[in-house]
Amino acid sequence: MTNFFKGIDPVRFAPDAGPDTLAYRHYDPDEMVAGKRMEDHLRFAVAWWHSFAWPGGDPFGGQTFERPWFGDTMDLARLKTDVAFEMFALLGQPYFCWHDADIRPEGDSFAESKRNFEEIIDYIGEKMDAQGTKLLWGTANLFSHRRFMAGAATNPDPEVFAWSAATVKNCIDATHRLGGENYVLWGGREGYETLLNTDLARERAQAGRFLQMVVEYKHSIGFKGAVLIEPKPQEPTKHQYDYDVATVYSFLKDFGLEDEVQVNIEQGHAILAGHSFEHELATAAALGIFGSIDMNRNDYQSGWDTDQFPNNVPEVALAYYEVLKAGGFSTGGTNFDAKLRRQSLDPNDLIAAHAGAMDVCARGFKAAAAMLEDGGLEAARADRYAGWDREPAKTWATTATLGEIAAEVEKGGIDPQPRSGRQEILENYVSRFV
Ligand code: 3MF
Ligand code: MG
Repeated sequence: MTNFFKGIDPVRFAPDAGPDTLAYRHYDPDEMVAGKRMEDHLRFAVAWWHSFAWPGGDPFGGQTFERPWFGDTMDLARLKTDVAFEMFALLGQPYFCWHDADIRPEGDSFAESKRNFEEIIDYIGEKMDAQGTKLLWGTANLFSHRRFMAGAATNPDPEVFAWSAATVKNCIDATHRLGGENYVLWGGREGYETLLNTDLARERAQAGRFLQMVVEYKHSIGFKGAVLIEPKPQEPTKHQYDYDVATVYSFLKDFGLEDEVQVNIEQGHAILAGHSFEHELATAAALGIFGSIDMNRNDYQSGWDTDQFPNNVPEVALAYYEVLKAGGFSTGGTNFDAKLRRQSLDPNDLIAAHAGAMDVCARGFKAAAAMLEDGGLEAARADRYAGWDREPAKTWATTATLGEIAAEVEKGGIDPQPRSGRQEILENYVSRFV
């Protein structure tokens, strides 16, 4: 036991707890909602990078957090692991996620980094066995070290491509070894700053080739988890190739990977792309590539990725409504890709942030499930499109030619009558649930 969370009690479901008690007031893991335990629906995960690796810096100032495990030694990496698992025990969330760089110190060579990584993976594996916390996904950090400043798979230097391939191979191996349920690729620097020095077509082809190798490798080792791409439009690079769900889908189609790769959709990235979270979720579901979510919240004014913990129940409800409509998670889950504000220095801030976020998600999720069960939105939608379920529209949607449709219109009897979209009525309906 470390003493980092000394004096903090495990967070339990206690809807009647007093206002000063940190408790789940909406998240009861065992509550049955839409035929399943809430824990099994929501599949919460803690993100190692924000909670244990991020020092609290911003562009104007460095570290604000003083954590006893900050530093580059293996002993400190083990201490960080101990504290992480102590936090998992306090929260009781079932999953966590890591990048290689979050959990191990960088070595002086590829071989040394790999040794460090594998040693910590073994240590994490022991903790997982003892405690029962599971790995939602693993991923490689191919964006922080300066070698990746011009990209990883899309780098103009083939040696960076090779280094990245070797890194991803080791991270997939480790994810597989720990029984991880997904492997995520976020193209942090897979984009460009200026076309003046960039061969866009070549870089896109490199990214496609890279992903094909990842999928091939996953099958070769028998990894049954999903491979997920995480779209983001910009930041850190000016133009990122995985802009949004639709862009990723066209990329997957181009490289024959649309049945092999799904998406991990992040709330904040959707906002940066000028979409809503639910738009991105609905698009992924429509295209058959919905996988998992990074749950957080962006500041709507700032224009960058603030990675705040979610606190807006109506927004979360609309997002989970799309998740439920898509059939819910299979290998995916709700990863809190969210960090404290840099003034939130106390160990208890970490616990409160996650517990509050889990409660907001639970409350939004229950509202979404109730809305879907009530069926008001689906009935209104079905009614709005009902014309398409009848002839002659069924033929128009399938076999008719433009000329045949024109002939029918010219014959007379087709006289479109505008109908209300009833948006405010539907918004009032949603308000009854959230
Ligand atoms: C950046 C992100 C990333 C990804 C992570 C895994 C550092 O905006 O969201 O977090 O979630 O790299 O794909
Ligand atoms: Mg993310």
